[in-house]
Amino acid sequence: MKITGILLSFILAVVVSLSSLRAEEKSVPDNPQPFEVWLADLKQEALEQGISPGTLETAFTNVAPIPKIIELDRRQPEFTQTYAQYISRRVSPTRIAKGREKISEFSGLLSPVAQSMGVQERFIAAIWGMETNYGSYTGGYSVIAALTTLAYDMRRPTYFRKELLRALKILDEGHISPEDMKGSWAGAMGQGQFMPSSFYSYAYDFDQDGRKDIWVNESDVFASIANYLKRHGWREDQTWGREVTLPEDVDGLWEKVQQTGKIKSCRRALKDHSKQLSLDEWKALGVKSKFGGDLPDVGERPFKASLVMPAGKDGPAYLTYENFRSILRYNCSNFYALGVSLLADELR
Ligand SMILES: [Ca+2]
Repeated sequence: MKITGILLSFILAVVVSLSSLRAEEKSVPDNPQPFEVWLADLKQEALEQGISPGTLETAFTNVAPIPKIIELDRRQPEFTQTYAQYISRRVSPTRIAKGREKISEFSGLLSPVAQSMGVQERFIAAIWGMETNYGSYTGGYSVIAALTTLAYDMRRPTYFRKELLRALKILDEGHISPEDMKGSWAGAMGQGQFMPSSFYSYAYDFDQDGRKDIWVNESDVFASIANYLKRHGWREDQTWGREVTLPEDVDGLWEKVQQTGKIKSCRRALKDHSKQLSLDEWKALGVKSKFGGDLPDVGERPFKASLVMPAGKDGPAYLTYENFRSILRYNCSNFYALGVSLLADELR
């Protein structure tokens, strides 16, 4: 068939109108099943898991899919931030100053938590600062409504349905009331931004009042963050790592230390790390401290460190210790974990 100019403009018109239709529809959840039918089925599954009818009744009062959440979930990041931009925004002088204030304001709670959980105060505070600006921004969405929206939508229904059922269980156990169960649009809850399943595994009732309150009760907030790190291998006698100076031939060094084995978890971040070597091995390869001195002696408990250069070979270089990997379990991103680490150093 010969495509004439008229036909071509007709095709163009159809394409344009289809794509504007799609743009209008992008805030509507993608699910052929009517919401009420879907919700009845979800409630049935919750009942079967032992969640009480009363909890379900209160939890789902006035809950309907939120178009804004679908829109946020569909939105592609407009541009990728560079490492320098990320750090200057996330570890800003304001955030450092506020962190120092918060540490002194909450020292009566932070230091007993740090001691009993075995995680240094500055790391607990740094995660608190990175996640919610020290509890000042925890996200204003109803967790049940947010998770309902995302579980009903067909993009990642299995994951969010499981999280929603966990959230209902948390309500059922009375840790928090439905109106106070606030979180991010993606369902991360409270001052440490725990997903409901993480709450289940790591939230900690430090003041022993029977409720794990990661929304309002700071001692529970701090202990839950600390418990998360501890359960992912945190070592209290270590820091996160350090900035280092590399020998001149960076390419030559990288060739020697490239990873060869299979990466088991958090591949997105760990694929950019070198092999894990001891500090003595790094010394032998000519790696120095940030200001050109020798790397420290490791003491009685040797450990491994991997090299990461988040801005490429011309940017800063960091040797990251085992604790860095615990931070990556909180959020699998080198930028994030370096943000926490550098903020923690400023809060020392
Ligand atoms: Ca408590």
